[in-house]
Amino acid sequence: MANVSVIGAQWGDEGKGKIVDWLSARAEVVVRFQGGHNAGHTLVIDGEVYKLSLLPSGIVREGKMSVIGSGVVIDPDAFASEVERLQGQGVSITPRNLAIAENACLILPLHGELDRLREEAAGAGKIGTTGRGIGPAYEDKVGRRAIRVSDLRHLGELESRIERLLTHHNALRQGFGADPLEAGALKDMLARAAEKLLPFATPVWRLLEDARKSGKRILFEGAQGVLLDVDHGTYPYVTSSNTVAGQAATGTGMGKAGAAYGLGIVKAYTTRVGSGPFPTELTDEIGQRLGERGHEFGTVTGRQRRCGWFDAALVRQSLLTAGIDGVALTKLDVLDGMKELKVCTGYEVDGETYDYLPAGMLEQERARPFYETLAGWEGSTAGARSWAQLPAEAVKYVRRIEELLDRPVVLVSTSPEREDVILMR
Ligand code: 2SA
Ligand code: MG
Repeated sequence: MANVSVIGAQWGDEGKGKIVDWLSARAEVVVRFQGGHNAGHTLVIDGEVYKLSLLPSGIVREGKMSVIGSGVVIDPDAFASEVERLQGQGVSITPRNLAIAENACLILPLHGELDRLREEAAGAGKIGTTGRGIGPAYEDKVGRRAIRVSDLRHLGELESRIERLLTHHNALRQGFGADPLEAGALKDMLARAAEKLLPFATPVWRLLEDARKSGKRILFEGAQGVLLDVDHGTYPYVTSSNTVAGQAATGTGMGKAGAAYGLGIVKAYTTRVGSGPFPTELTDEIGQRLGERGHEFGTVTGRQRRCGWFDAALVRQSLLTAGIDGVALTKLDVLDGMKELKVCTGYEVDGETYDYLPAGMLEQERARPFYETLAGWEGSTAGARSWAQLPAEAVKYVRRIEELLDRPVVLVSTSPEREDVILMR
């Protein structure tokens, strides 16, 4: 196996966790390169359930190196509690199996507060964020105000940086009628963060270069999905990082060496959490049925996901913008027993026809899907491990999707069980 980047090709929750776990068993290094603890991957190994938000999936397997790259924003308290919880489940977490980029930026309590203040104030116009401070933390990174992991080595010399950060945030807070923040509480918090994070802090670009040179297999673990990418997603209803495969190069410091086989995880229908355009959304009983059969509730915030038909036009676009070479199709079994299935192949917007989703927010909201109708199947695909075990109509559905996406479907997942996969090539 070459190095692989696992990328969600829709709005997140495509079932990356299972595929990442399956691949991480075969890799030696597992790397996160964007996002923060807004991700949520559930792994089931030998009956034990592990919930990960910030830590790479390799952490629950012995003998793997897990790496948090500089493209990730790190909440020190969330980090500490995730580590503690996993240690309570018997997982060993030491600097021997976990490395954190010393140039990664921190999520501070003031970021979470600002995230929530804004969302509350926005009312119906809210983004529907996870409320974890992701956006505000990336804003401070780009605004050159952030505190980074390496800064924790010099807590006594951060006065002016902290002052600058608080001046900025207190002005914003004032706009929401929130009390100004004092430096004292933040300094205490940073002292705690130093203790938790510094033992793992290292130049991960060098660690990864050494791993690459010695021929170790590297798995890049994406979070969220391409349609939540800050450049290529349904802006402004997106997350604040780049979620595409190319970000694995930037968010780790591996440069071109970070280019890997791009595996796009694609759900056999569509879901979205939070606000924003969703052309194929179904608010009827079919949508409800997809949600129930697919257990479509968020890992992180428990929110109910919106559900709809498969959107081939949008996913084809995602695969291109994200640099995807092949597709893993998940949750096919959720469609078992449906009479007919619709697949979106393009849109009509203000009288114009498109075979892609235009970038404008208003166009995206007004996009009306064109559908192709395919026959459903009566039998079950759940647990199938070979092509021959699938009903003929299910095979046709997969083949038609493959044709529309213009990328090979290399793997089909037919249940949450790790071994329930059909390998196509
Ligand atoms: P934020 O908190 O600023 O990132 O929120 C901005 C938008 O991004 C959405 N968002 C997500 N949507 C689906 N899944 C997410 N995380 C997955 C999970 C992890 C995964 O299982 O929870 O699949 O990798 C996620 N994170 C952010 C959010 O709903 C807003 O629309
Ligand atoms: Mg998820």
